[in-house]
Amino acid sequence: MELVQDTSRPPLKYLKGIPMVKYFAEATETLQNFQAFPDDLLVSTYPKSGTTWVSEILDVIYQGGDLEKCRRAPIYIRVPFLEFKSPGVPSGMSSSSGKYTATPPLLKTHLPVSLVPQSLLHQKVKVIYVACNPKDVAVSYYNFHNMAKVHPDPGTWDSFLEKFMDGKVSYGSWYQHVKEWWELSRSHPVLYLFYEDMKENLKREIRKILGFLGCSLPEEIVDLIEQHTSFKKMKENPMTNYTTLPSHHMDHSASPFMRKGIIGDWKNTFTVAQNERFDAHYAKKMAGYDLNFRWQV
Ligand code: PPS
Repeated sequence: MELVQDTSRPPLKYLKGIPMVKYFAEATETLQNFQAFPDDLLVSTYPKSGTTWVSEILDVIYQGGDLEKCRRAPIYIRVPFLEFKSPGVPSGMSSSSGKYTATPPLLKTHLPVSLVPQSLLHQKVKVIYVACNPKDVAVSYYNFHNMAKVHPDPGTWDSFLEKFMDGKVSYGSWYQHVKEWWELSRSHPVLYLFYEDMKENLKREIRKILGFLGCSLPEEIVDLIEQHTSFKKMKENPMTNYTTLPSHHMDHSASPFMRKGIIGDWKNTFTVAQNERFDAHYAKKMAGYDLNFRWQV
């Protein structure tokens, strides 16, 4: 009888004190020799904060609004995920020099600043950081754990929320992540965006991105980007909805990757007691920071 090794849901592995999906931690260790170039562009987020959305917006910008070109490959190939590694799926780095990557390259990471390959910082690579309020992130991350088999089993929502608040989920503390990248934006070219602002007025945020990139596009293309990257369009699009990955990696029957795409969904999951506890914890952790998150738009 053939022995099949069960590679799904291994326990988290710690790297410089940060818990990570075991395979991602292993890949991060090998990234220290990663050579970045000044024209690269890095999309950075804490997980479940709008990475895929801003990645698709950027690829359309890079392709000058040619939507046919944006259908050339799934988003995780067009915008390689630096530290991605999982059994049976090509690693992020194997796509990063491929023919489907934008030119100059767009890259994605969820790494906290302390684990980012040094070359990206030394080369002053431009970063687009997207942050989202932690209540919606926690709910999205919980549902994602149920479908993405590289993560440990999330257990009950209540126990997952405790782990999230303690920073004992992959990529560690949401608080530390959003603060570190905020602080980096004082000395490094980081455009710090908020998911809530994108939901509120996407065209305004697209114009901010264009300004940061130092490029301009006709208003019709900005309209086109807004339409093409609506939640509905991206949910239907196999090049953005992650359905092209094998089901042993992402099980969309447990929860779709493109799940709800709204602000305030946390209200359907948090109990009153969980919400009160979270608010008190949030107030302590964010005290003294000029970073403001909105819980609804
Ligand atoms: S990941 O796995 O960390 O890269 O996920 P990420 O892309 O950062 O976040 C996934 C959540 O973003 C929502 N999403 C969108 N919302 C609005 N509009 C668009 N176009 C869009 N694209 C992705 C996606 O639905 C996930 O949120 P939830 O709350 O789970 O629906």
